[in-house]
Amino acid sequence: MATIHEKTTEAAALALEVDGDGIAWLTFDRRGSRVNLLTTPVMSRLDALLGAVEEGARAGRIRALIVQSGKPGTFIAGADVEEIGRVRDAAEGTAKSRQGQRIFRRLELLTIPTMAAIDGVCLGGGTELALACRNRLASDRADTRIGLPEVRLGILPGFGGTVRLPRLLGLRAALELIVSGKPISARRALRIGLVDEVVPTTMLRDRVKHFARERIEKRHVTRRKRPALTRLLERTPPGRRLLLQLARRQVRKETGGNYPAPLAAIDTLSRTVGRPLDPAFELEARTLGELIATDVCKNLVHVFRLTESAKKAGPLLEPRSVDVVGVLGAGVMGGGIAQLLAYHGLGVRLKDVQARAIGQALHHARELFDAAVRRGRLERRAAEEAFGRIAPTLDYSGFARVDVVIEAVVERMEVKQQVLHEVEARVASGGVLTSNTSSLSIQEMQKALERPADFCGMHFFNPVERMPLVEVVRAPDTSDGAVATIFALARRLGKTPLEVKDGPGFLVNRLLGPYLNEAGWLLADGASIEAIDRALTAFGMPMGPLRLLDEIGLDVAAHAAGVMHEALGERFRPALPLLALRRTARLGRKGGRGFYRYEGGKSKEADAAIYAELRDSVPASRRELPRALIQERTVLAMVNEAARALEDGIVGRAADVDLAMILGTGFPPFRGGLLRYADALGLPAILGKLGAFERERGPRFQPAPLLRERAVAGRGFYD
Ligand code: 3H9
Repeated sequence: MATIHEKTTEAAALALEVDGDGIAWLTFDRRGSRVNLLTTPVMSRLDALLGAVEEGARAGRIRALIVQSGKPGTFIAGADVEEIGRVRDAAEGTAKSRQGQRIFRRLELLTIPTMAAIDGVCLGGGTELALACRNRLASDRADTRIGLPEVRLGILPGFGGTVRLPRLLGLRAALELIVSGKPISARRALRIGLVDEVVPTTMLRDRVKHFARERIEKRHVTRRKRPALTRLLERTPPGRRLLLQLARRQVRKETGGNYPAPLAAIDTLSRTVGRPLDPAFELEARTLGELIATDVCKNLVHVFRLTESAKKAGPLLEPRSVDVVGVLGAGVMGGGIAQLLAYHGLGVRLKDVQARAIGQALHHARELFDAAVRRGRLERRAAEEAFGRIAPTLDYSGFARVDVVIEAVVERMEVKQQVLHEVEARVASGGVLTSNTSSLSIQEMQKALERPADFCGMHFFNPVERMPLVEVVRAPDTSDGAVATIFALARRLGKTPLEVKDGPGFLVNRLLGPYLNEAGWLLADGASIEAIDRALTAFGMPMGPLRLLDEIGLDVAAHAAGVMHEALGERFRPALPLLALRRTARLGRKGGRGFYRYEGGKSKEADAAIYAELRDSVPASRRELPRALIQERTVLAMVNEAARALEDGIVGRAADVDLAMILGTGFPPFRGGLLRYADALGLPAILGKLGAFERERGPRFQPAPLLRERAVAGRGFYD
């Protein structure tokens, strides 16, 4: 092969070679990195190499172009997110987009056959590059995921993606990919016509070469997809309007209008589909410019960084190997954890003292596996096999072979100490014991153990299969080896582990405590259930605090609140309406009645009868409190507690708090995280508000020393 351009700089992530058949291979291979990126230098080099290809094509030396990656399992991960984070100005963003569009247009206009060989992740600008090729072939490996995740960064595809994708796939499929930002598998890409062929990974290179030859010899006739019914709908302007309207409605419902990018993407498509190319590219570039300069974009880039750094966190120690996990307690959490473990290929011994609890847990696990099959995530046979990996037991048989134990029995210290002590005697040395407690002291449990170094907290959130965070709780005697093993296990389960120091409520529940409690105080001030919950969903929380209490279970929440009140003092004193609630029979969703009514598992409206039951602690009638006040009281209570948790060293950095709150409570990513939001408000302003609340409402709002210090020094949580 002849190399046309020598590799010289960082941009030499890109090489062009021409083989004996006149096929040019454009290979992306960023040195020292797991992924290929379309950084500005790489784009410039691509531009130059396309010039060389044009020349070669004119001279008859180059007869086809194949775009590929030199990294197995990764095609191109798109533009550089760090560069996106640095753009502050709309004009600069628009210029970046125009530049990329121009280069990809150059690729599109080549007179020779062009094709992308996609093996592994292909995202954002990577997908847009592939779209500028005439054909796309993809490998069948599981890692091959193709998508346009730009809206997740608060922007839209800006290298021609919004223009080319609907032209290739039709409006409906394009909307789905661009607006959801979710990547799809190679098989699905084939079904919708995004790629032309899916090939076994080992054959991709040969097949794409053969494909190029066929194209050169014009042997291969392009197969046109026959228009499906939905594409007929798209042909008419009213049909297109309907699709766009439905998409807008769906986005508003899912995001509360807090994310401008998906709506801007829909608007862009509504004005460009079926219209000439040039103004379409121009509108895409201008819209990208507007979006890239927003705070939402910067906040989402910040969240990307948080999740990226979480992938590397944890002790740098080899984890112990884990094949079988013992789960103690087959309640909601234990059962959920057992299902998750089995789903991810681990063997599970699920122990409870009651056969009925085990029966219920297995029933629930079966439902979750069935749902996974229905949603196409798992083949029926694989689901059966996974379900079969859960071995129920009423005693400790089989525990000699478990590598890790996750204790999830009732939240009572003496019971936990007892079962941990029992199980420790059965597990081989080297096994790691953990507790899924949500608020009890890990250090206290350690006292019951012979090998305290092999013990830590492993705190999952409910519902286990959906919540991405696991708090790995380290007590003073916990060893790095135990933490490393639990980090690796959590990652294997698809979760993000975060190391937290032992302390009441650890991190997430400790911060939720004052937030939920303040919702109780707001009830005492006469706010309605709906007003409180709506204020917080409008803020961006996935559900309001009172609905969240219903989900957690009012008895469980009351217990955790009691533990934290005892340990953390006065500011955690439960609000009177929440105390009064304990005297009612309400349990929240699981009991059919809480702040809301539930029928057949479905949530109904708020239950007005509750006000009469709490009449000693809430006024006889509701009064309207300003939405902003409800948001400030609840959210600033969390910010203040976060400052105290940092002081106590529960976690070391503001970034840890933000990651935990986003993954553990669904704190709105568009705000960048709790403490990034606080920094944006400004600590002096927060200090002023807390001071005023303290005067009006009492010492629970007393500003944390760390917050005060930083405010006075003109620093934020992140500085
Ligand atoms: C775009 O394309 C915009 C255009 O339409 C228009 C612009 C005008 N940028 O995650 P990993 C780093 S928007 C910068 O550990 P994995 C990552 O931080 C872009 N860095 O591997 C890490 O760095 P380090 C749309 C990136 O296998 C290293 O690569 N694209 C980027 O678990 C390895 O990554 C996206 O949003 C990036 N684009 O996951 C894709 N991608 O080693 C975002 C990766 O220093 N990326 N890095 O810690 C991802 O989703 C995942 O990283 C990916 C790989 C699935 C690719």
